[in-house]
This record gives sequence, C-alpha cells and structure tokens, in this order.
Amino acid sequence: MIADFSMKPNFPWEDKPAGSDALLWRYSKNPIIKRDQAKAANSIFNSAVVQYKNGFAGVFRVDDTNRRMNIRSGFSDDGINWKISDEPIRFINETDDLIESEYKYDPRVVFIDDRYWITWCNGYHGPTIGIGYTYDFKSFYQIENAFVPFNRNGVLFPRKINGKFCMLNRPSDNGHTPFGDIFFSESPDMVYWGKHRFVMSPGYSPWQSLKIGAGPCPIETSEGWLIIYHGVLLSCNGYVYSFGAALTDLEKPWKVIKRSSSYLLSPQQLYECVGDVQNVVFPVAALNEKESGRIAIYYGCADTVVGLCFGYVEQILEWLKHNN
Ligand code: BMA
Repeated sequence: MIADFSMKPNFPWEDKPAGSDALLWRYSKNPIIKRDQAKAANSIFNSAVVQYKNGFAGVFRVDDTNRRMNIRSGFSDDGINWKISDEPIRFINETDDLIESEYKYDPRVVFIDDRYWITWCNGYHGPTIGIGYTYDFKSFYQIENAFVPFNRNGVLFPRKINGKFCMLNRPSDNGHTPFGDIFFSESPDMVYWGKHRFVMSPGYSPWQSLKIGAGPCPIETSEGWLIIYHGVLLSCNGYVYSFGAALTDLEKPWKVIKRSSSYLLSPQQLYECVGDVQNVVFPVAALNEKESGRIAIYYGCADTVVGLCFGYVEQILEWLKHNN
C-alpha cells in the first residue's frame, strides 16, 4: 500500500493572526476536541492523527468515566472535526502470549513502508512502550512491547535509518516520574530493540528543567530531524508542561545539532491551564505538508481536551539557529 502524502486542499490550517510574531499560533476555535465528544469519555487529549486516504485518521487517548486510560480510533475529513469511536481499540494479538495491558495512553501513529504503526504507553507491570499496527484503522494488531518497564514517550521515526526502525523513548519510573532523559533505540524488525543511545537531558533552560520527552514523530528536513518535544518545569504549584524543538543528525539521530532554549508553546490559554491536570500542553502529532512547509501540531491541553496550532518548518529551523 502506498500512502498519498501530496498537498491536500483539506490540510487543517489558519493563517497567522495579523500583527502576531508568534512562531506557533493556536487555532482560533480551540479546543478542537471536547472532553466528552465520545461515549463515556471523561477526557480526550494527548492524541495522534495522520493523513489517511483523502482525509485523516487518528488514535485518541480517551480516559473514560471510570477514569480508565485507553485508546480509540477516529476519522475526520478536515483534521478538525473528528468522529471518535465509542469503544476502545481491540487489538488482535500477534504474539505467542497475550500481552496484558492494564492501561494504554499517549499514542503516536506513523506510516512506515506499508502500514501505520502505533506506539503507546502500555501498562505491563508498570508503563512501557506498546507497539501495534493497522492498515485501515479498523483492524489493529499488537506485537511485543519494545522494552521492559519503565518507559514512556516511545516515538518512531517515519522511515528506517540505515535499514533499521528507530525510536525515541524516555526511561522513567512507575509514577509521575520527576526525571527523564530522551534516548534513541533501533530495531531490525520492530520486536528486538537495542543499540541504545543517549540523546538529551532536561535542564537546558528552566521550562525543561525537570524532565523531557519526545512529542510528534520526527520531521525530516534537509538540515536534520526536527524533534518537537515536551519539557517540564517544577513550580511551587506542580508540574508545568511546555514544548520546544531540537534538530538532530539525519544519519545519527541521537546527535543533537541544535536545541531551543525558549519554549515554542506554553500553557497560557484557559483550556491549557485549567482541566484535570492544570498547566499542560503536550504535543503528540504533527501533520507536515512537505511542499509548503506548513505544520499543524495536535497537542493535549490540561489532560482534558485536544488543541491545534500551526507553524512553518522553515521558520522553526531558522529560530533554532538563534535560540540555541
Ligand atoms: C505525563 C503523562 C501525560 C500527561 C502528563 C501531564 O506523565 O501522563 O499523559 O499529559 O503527565 O499530566
């Protein structure tokens, strides 16, 4: 199967407001997904979307009214108005033993070679990285977990590098981990992961001083991989999640070339500051229109709803040169 990633007339987009010098600007009708727009949903946030056929498909984090964390599929014609399933995804087991899943959250989706790969934080005696795939967002198959616990924010690169699948990930602990570096791992087959390499630590500037984690799948540019990642500040009022960007080497993606010292977006709007978890913007997916360089970033807001913001890859790369 070949996915068609050419320019789409329905690419979700809104021009930058006149007079604004923001690098990323929010959609004026944010949040695009309300907390209860699927059956029995307490909150819908930290969700991944991709181009699919003539429209868009996604995997959504839906915490239900039992406060169980799970993921559901969804479809949209315009990337903004979404129909999200009333039921969690039921994976068909592709392993020898059924992998238990006490919970699933924070999915990422990326098309590689012939199918859409899904990673998520999978509860298996603690959080680790679950992996599955789909061809049509109707039937889903689960394979092995990538790692033993504890790990979060497993984010695949959109193509093999030197013949290997590649993943950013963040070793963690069993709770609301008060630390976290980003690492790189590779695999010949999506099952066996190794050759782990350190990428970067928190602490570069205050907004990212406690922990960091990869966000959307990396974006390939002529200058390197553009990595959008979240960073956490510990304030007297708890964690504050913002996001920034880094550029890494195309062949050795663990080698950081540039990294932003300021954030790109921080929680400032009411729907980002108030919700089940206050003060969180958590980027999870970026649609990228190669020809124009436009990107549309989907991010979780206050662990409650989904927001959308826009920018240009070129402008972020340029900004990184001066904000490094
Ligand atoms: C992280 C994850 C995210 C969440 C964030 C803020 O540890 O649980 O899903 O958005 O905390 O609560």
